[in-house]
Amino acid sequence: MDEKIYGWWLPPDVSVHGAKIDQLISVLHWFMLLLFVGWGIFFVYCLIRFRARPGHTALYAPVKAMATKYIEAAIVVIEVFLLFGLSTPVWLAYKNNEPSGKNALHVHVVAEQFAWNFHYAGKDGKFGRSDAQLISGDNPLGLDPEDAAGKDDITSVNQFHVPVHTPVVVEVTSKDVIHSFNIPVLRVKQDTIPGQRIPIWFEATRTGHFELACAQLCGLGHYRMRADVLIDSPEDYAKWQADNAPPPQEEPAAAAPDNQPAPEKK
Ligand SMILES: [Cu+2]
Repeated sequence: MDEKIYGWWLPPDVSVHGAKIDQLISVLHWFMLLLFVGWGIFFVYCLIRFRARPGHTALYAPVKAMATKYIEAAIVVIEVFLLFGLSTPVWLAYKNNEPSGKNALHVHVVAEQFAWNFHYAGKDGKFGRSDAQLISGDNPLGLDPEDAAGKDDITSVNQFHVPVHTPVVVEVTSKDVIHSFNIPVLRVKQDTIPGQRIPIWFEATRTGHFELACAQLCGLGHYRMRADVLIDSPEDYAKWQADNAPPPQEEPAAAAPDNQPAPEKK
C-alpha cells in the first residue's frame, strides 16, 4: 500500500460520496460521547448520593420524578432525528444517485472462500455468459468459452483495477457463503449474497494503492480474504486493460488456483 491509511480516526476518503458519510459518522460519535459522559456523571452521582451509610435505609418503592421521563423522551426524539433526519437522507442520496449511462464502468465481483474474482466486460462492453456448472480451478468465474461476448472479457483474482474520476458500478455476488465487499477508503461496504447480484457504486477522487477486505466472518481463511485496490490514472488503467486483454482461457490471472492467488506487484 502507498501509505499508512489506518490511524486513530477514519481512513482517508478518496470517494465523491464519502464526505457526507464521514460527517454522519462524526455527528453520531460526538452525540454518543455526549451521552456517555452524561450517563457516566449520573452514574457516579448515584453511587455517592445513594451509598450505604448508617441511618439511611433503602427505599423500595419507585421514585416518582418527572425529570427522568423528560430526559428519556428528549433522547428518543434526538435519536429519531438522527435516524430519519440525518442518516436516511444520506443513505437515500447515495442509493438514488447510482450512475447510469455509458461513462460508468461496470464490474462484476464474485466472492468465494477466500478470494475475490473480478470480471470486466472488455472492449465490446458486454459481459460474457457465465454458468455455475462451468466453474473450475482454471475458470473461477464459470465463463462460457463458446460465448462471443466473453471473448474479450478481462478477469482478475484479488486485483481490482479501476480508473480515477470515473463512476464505477460494482455488482457483487458470492459463490458459496455470505461475504462482505468492503473498501474503507471508498466508503463502500456491501454483503455479497449467493444467488443475488447487488449493485453498489463509487467514484474515486485520486489514484493510489488501497485495500479491499472481506467484512463478514466467512470461514477459517477469512483473515486472508483481501484484494489490492488499484486506482489508476486513465492511461495506467487503459494499459492494464490492454496488457490483460485475452482470450479468457489464456488469461493468466484466471489460471490462479482459487485459494492461492498470485498477487501482482504494481
Ligand atoms: Cu469472506
